[in-house]
Amino acid sequence: MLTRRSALFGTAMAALMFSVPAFAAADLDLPREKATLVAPPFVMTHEQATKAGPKIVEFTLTIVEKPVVIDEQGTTIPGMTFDGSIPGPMMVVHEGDYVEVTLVNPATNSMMHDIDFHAATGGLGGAELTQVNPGEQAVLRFKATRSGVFIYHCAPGGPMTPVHVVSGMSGTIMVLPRDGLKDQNGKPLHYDRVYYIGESDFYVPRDEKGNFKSYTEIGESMPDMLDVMQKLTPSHVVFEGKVGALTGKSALKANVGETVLIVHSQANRDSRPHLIGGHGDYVWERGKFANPPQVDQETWFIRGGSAGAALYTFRQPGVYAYVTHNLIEATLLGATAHFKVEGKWNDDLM
Ligand SMILES: [Cu+2]
Repeated sequence: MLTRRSALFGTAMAALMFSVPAFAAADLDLPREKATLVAPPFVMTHEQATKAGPKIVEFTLTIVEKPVVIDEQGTTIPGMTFDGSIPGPMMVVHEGDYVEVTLVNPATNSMMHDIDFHAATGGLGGAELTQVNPGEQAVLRFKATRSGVFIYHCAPGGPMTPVHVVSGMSGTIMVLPRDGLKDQNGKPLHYDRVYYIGESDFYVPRDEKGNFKSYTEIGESMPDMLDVMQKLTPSHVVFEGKVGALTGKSALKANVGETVLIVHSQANRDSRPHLIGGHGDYVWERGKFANPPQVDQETWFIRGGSAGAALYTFRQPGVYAYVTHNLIEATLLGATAHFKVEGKWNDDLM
C-alpha cells in the first residue's frame, strides 16, 4: 500500500496523478508505534520477544546525498545514503508486524531514489512504488511475513541500481520471531548486545599516478566509476563505510560472559566473516530465523544480496579482529573490525 505526496505538484495534484487506493489509517485496526532509528553499528531499542499482537511500526528514512570519506587517506566518494550513514540504519520489527516506511528525498538532493525491501512480498520489493524525485516522499507499507535479517537497498533501475548500492545505499531490517530466537532444539536464545556490521565494496577510480581520485558530485565520478565497477575488483571493502570505522577507538565493545548478536550484511558481493580467536556459537548463515542455527562455526558465508546473523558469547578478554577471511580484503582493502572484550582471563582455555 502506498501514498505519495509531492512538494512539486501539491497534494491535490498528486492525488490525481497517482491514483492509488486511498491510504486510510483506519484500514488496519492495529496499534501504531514510531521507531527511532540509530546509526550502525548500533541498533534501535527493541524487544527480543513479544507477547503482544502485531502492530504497525512507522519508520522514516531520509535519503542523504553527501561526500563521504572512505579511508584514512581521505579518499572521498559522492555518497548516497539512507539517513546519512553507510550502511543505513537497521530496522527491527517482529514477524507479523506491518512495516510502514516514509521515504524522504529532500529537495536538496539531485537524484531519484527508491527502496527495495528483500523482506517484503510484492513486485520489486516496493522499489517501483517508492520512486521519489528530489522534493518528494513516499509511504510504503508491507507485512513482515518471514523472520530473519534482510537487506534493503536503493534500486532505481539499470546500471543506476549498482551505482547507488556501491555508493552507500543499503541497509538491513531484522524481523524477529514473535517468541524470539531459538537454538537448534527450540530452546530460547538471548543476546546482551547487538551490533550491525554493514559491509560495502567501493570502486574508486585512480589518476595517472595510480592515486585514488576524490569526487563530490556523482555526475562527475560516474563514467570513471562504471569503468572500475565493470572489472569487478573493488578498490575498498569496508565495514561501516570507511576503512577503520570499527577499529581502535571505535572498536565494538563487549564483556566476558556477554552474548553478542552480530548481524552482517553485504548488498552486492560475497563475504566470509570470521572472528579471530572466537567462533559463531549459533549462526544463521543465510540469516533466516525459521531455520535452525548452525553451531560452533569457524567462518561463515554471506551471499551478496543477503544478511546473516551470528550469536557468540565471549569467554576471554582481549582484542578480537572480525574480518572477512579473504585476508587480502581484510588487510589491504579495509574489511576489518575489532571487538574489545574486557573481563577475567581463563587459564584453562588458553
Ligand atoms: Cu538511490
